[in-house]
Amino acid sequence: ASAHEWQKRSIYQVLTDRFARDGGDNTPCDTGKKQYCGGTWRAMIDRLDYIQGMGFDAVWISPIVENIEDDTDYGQAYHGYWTKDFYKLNPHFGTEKDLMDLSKALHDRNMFLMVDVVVNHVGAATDPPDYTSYNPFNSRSQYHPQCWVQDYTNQTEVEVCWLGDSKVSLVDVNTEDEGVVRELNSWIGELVKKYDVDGIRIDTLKHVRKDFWPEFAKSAGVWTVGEVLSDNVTYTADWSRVIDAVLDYPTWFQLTSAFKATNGSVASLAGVVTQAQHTFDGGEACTGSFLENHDQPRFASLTKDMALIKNAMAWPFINDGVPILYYGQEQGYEGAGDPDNRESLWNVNYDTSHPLVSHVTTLNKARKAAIAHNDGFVKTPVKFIQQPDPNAALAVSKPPFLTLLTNVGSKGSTTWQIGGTFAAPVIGELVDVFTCRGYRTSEDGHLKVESEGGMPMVMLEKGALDRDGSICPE
Ligand code: ABC
Ligand code: CA
Repeated sequence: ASAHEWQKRSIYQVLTDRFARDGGDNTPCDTGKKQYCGGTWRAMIDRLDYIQGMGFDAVWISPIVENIEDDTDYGQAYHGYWTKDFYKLNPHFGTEKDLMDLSKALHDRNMFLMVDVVVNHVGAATDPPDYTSYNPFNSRSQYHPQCWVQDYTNQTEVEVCWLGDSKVSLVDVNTEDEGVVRELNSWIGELVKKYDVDGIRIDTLKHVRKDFWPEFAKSAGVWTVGEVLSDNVTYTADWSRVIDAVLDYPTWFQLTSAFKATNGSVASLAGVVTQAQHTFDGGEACTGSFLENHDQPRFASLTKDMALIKNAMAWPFINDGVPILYYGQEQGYEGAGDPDNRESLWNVNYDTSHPLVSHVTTLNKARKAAIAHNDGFVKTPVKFIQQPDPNAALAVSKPPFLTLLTNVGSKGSTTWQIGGTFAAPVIGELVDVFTCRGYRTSEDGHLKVESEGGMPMVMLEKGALDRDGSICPE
């Protein structure tokens, strides 16, 4: 599927090994061991109701190819980023038939499949690696000579040296070699076709020269979103021009720091978002917007304040990019960095009564209603309405949304002011999708909202409430 088809979607990210396993055993997996926990594609098929029930219409799964089997100092390759054979599937997750069935099960529900792919490196547990053990790149000349990426400000080093260390090295593929390039392009085209993949997430995008990517993306023929781990908008935006999209890390840095404590600043979030709007390529679905992923501490490991959590979680759904939610956030999972943020989901038995499950369900519904109401919704950049207290209160307009966020926390109170000296985006009646309370602006677009308890408000113009009445039934 194209960027155009993805821009209205909402993505649920899973680590296959940790999402669902066969049989009824719900014993929690010990993440600290860094071993395979038993999740499979087949078991995922049986849990699609859970994902779709929250309103997601796309699933991003962790890398699918065969990995090295070693039990290393960093554990096993349960995450899938230590490739051994590009042309075989990881047998821990299932067979070709299982993956095809997952793809079909998603499509039967009108959901998209996104697969995580790695071309920058293969994984090695020995130093030096046994080059002959890889497929198809089984000779030393198909890799860059060993050197470690140390200085991330040196772009050449970032591209040609190796990630990892001598315990587990990420052996850097020679993406300057013409034969290697041809092989990778044909590999991705085949993979997408074989499993009817709708989009790919590209690992370590910034570790391969920019001019490698356009041809690779073209060979994939579907929406491409790349991982560029950086807090720098300009640097990240340069990578957004070589494929369809990048994960919006620059905004993530400000989003977490704005809401992780009551002394954070929402003004810096507004600042980076405004800068990103002018710097990214601006095409359809040119960013993926997220609060959590498998590499960063979960948000609930930074704060336990439910008001702050609900504000931060709302952001990706009212923002310009394609929203992505990392599995487990909806269950209040609190794991800190890798490997603690990779908890098994079966522990909680896919319980839909968790308050954060309702929170994301409402957010997905509201976004869908906004899209249905305003054809231009995804193309209309968010606008910030200046607030009396710019560090604590954020008013965001993206019609038919007016979103009011705050980082005062559950013990605080907030006042938002719209209109007057501040530009008014909407005039008339608005409904907060969380409380279903109605608000009315004055004739000239003034609105003053005061709230206790620090909760976010996602307001929809009354006329934009979904027609089937599932948001705020009367
Ligand atoms: C394993 C163990 C860990 C252990 C580690 C050494 O080895 O599990 O416990 O600490 C996979 C697995 C990991 C595994 C690694 C390495 O492989 O998931 O569990 O860690 O074997 C992607 C994926 C990620 C994946 C890989 C490798 C790449 O999302 O899951 O990891 O295929 C770099 C890469 C980035 C990569 C990330 C892990 O490493 O660029 O693509 N992620 C700076 C650099 C970044 C760098 C980051 C590393 O440090 O600029 O490029 O990311 O921490 C900001 C700056 C940033 C800065 C951050 C920290 O601060 O703006 O630039 O990032 O202010
Ligand atoms: Ca490289």
